[in-house]
Amino acid sequence: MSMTEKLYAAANEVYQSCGVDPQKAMARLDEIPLSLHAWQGDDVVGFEEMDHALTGGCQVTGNYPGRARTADELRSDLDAALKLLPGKKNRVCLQSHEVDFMKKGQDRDTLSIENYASWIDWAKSRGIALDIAPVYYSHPKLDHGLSLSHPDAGIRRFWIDHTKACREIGAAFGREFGTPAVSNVWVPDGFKDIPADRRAPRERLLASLEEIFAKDIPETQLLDAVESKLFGIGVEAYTVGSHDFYLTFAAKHNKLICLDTGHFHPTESIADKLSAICCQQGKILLHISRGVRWDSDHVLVLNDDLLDLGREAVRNDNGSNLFFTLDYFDASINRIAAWVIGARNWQKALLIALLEPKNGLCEAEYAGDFTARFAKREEMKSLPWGAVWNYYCVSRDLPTDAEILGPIGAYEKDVLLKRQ
Ligand code: RNT
Ligand code: ZN
Repeated sequence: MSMTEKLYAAANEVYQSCGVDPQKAMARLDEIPLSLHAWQGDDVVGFEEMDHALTGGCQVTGNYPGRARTADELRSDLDAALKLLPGKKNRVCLQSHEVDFMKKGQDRDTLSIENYASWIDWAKSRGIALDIAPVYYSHPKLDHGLSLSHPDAGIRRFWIDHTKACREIGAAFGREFGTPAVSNVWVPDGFKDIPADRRAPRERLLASLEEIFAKDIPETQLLDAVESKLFGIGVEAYTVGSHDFYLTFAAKHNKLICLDTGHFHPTESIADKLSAICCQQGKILLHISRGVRWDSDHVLVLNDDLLDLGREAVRNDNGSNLFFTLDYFDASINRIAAWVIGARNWQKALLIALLEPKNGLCEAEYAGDFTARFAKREEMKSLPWGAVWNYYCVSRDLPTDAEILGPIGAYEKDVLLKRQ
């Protein structure tokens, strides 16, 4: 017996004694889909033939070697990352500018499934499905920081057409892969300083969205999501698509509300929002990220926020109402390591939640015994979930955390460092 197996056998006994079957937890974790965000690999730059400066209030800092410069390189990097992730139903989410190619003179308003042909071949051969997000930043038509809420009808038209194009691409993905694609709208629209008129841009965003969603696309092909944000860099005073705006919109129009965990005030608990929304409204898309001071997109670490989110995700997920996409980007460390270690941290948070013992925690609360609730909650923290995680990795032919830099380092040497 290896050390991992010995430790697992002991951990299994501990969990069985508190009413939990680790095998069941691991089997369930295998089935929880995760959409891996492609943009960690290319620093949110995309592959259009135009000025690539990142605008719209997001920033990627660092110049670690090996950014993917083409869709081919990005797919190769995704292969390297996906190989190190557990889960049978993982997906990949593309930003719309991560195209295979653009036709001469083509712009985002006329994108179609053709522009993603190799992505489809690649995904099919890997047995994964694709999601999409329209891209409103890094483009001259994001004018004075506004896109779908711009006062000029021509600019709004361009972005409305881009969003409609992405919905069609998503629907085509849905048909190709036999599972609905999520298409997530996040516009950077807002102002650096105090607006004179807070209402008009929101009225315009609303009208744009209503036009965009006027065409019904079956939910078997496409799930539309809308993503709010508190503020971005250079967009500090006012965001058109605030949380209040989109939560109301999603509820009214039967859309997914996208909660990006980096898009709220730092003292707000995103975990707390899941039950509040799930008990009233359909579906939530989580953009799982880590806010650090003013940045919304740090790589996930296994901190209390992530553990809370994993727990609430497990408690509120009925298998069809919660969708998980990662959303972080770091160019200061090996990008594959960022992708993989961050993603595995989310999977660990889910596993820990799936391993939650039946130790009377909720019963104590129902009985009003908050002392017992406190004691039991703290007791759970020293359960041997690490032994289960390591065994989970080994039993799925994946490296453990201690081994993870081996394959990543080899790929860096063989592939990433050769990119100039
Ligand atoms: C930005 C939003 C959005 C982006 C992607 C790259 O703050 O979170 O989801 O991260 O469009
Ligand atoms: Zn996001």
